[in-house]
Amino acid sequence: MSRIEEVRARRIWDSRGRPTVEVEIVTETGARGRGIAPAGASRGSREAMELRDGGTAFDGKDVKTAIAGIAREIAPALRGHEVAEQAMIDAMLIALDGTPDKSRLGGNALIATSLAALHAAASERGLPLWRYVAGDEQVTLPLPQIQIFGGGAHAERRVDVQDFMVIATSATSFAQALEMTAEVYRHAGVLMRKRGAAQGVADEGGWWPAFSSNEEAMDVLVASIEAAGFVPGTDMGIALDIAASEFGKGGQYTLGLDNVRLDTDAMIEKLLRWIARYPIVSIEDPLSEDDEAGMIAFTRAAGSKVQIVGDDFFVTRAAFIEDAAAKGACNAALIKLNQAGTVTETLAALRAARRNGYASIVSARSGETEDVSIVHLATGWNAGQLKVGSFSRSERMAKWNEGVRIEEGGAMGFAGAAVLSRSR
Ligand code: 2PG
Ligand code: MG
Repeated sequence: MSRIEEVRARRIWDSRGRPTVEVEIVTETGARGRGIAPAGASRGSREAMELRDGGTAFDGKDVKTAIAGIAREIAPALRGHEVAEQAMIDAMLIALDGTPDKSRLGGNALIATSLAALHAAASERGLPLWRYVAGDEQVTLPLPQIQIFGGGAHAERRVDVQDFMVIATSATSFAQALEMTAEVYRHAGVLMRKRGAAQGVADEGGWWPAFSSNEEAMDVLVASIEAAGFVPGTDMGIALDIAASEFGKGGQYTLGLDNVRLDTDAMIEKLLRWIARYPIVSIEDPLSEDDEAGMIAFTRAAGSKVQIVGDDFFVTRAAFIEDAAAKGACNAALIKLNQAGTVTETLAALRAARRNGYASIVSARSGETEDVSIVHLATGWNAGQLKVGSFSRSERMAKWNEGVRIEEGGAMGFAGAAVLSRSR
């Protein structure tokens, strides 16, 4: 194995045209690895903090301080250390930062560095990242959740629900899941044009949601599945990310589109009506991050029928997943590298999910880049599911396409719809 010789950080630009941190690590044998920090728009309040410069330039989102911190503190600390010692590298990063929320050096600086080390270690071994992290384990390609309409914080709150997605439940390979979704995405565009509602795409590439209710979006989604020649509920299921922390707090939910204010019980009633009416197989953040009682009640009511995913609710923290499992909240965890802040903590969260019989979905952020690491990690860690955004814009397509390359040759299996019931 080989020691870290150089850690270099630079500012690059994400899919929303905002600054972000890229780190490149070079080992003494010349192996290289690169990591890029993604950025969320609907963020859980307990996520690792991004370090942003503030001020007026780039709306305060510049990352010069984060990059200076890498050059000043992280690079000298990591130089000379064994690149394959990921857990030790991440422990050093956490200790160097010294804050519980990674706010001093920045979660963005830490995750870019952590990922760069992982890539350099894989490259040192001459292995693709998925194979390097899988070790000798038998792993499968993940089942994709793919956005068709993007709402919430990704579309100026045009509709309340953030992600209207599909899951190709009858697909028997990753490539086939993409093929099926490509047709649904295309037909959704045709239907939007016919209704005079075609207004481009939202932040993750899903069609801009020019609807007058959340239900209308789901009606058009079902119609798109049918127009593509598939049977809703058999071939294709609906997955929603309600992202309820964006419009709910303290047990009160304000749905702008429906022009109503609901308490937790009424919000749960509404979701249960949606589950009864539409072929929904997965619901993420159905209640807000501070509504633990609501999450438990909803899981009790719907957990045997649908996958209930914690995103803002878990912020990729093993301890929060363990705690929720003891109480019976959710039955699946979204796994986001930059919520945790290091690769090791991300893996710990995924293992906590698995230990408790929870399904896991490795996820991109709404602010992304050409970086395709999450596809390798979802595969190599055998997560079962992958959420990347929609089926347009190259920061999304680069990831779906990487899955096609990993699957090529067909030696590996595909997780398929069975993973949806892992937790039920
Ligand atoms: C989410 C993600 C991706 P963001 O809420 O799951 O859709 O959004 O990155 O803005 O938090
Ligand atoms: Mg979410």
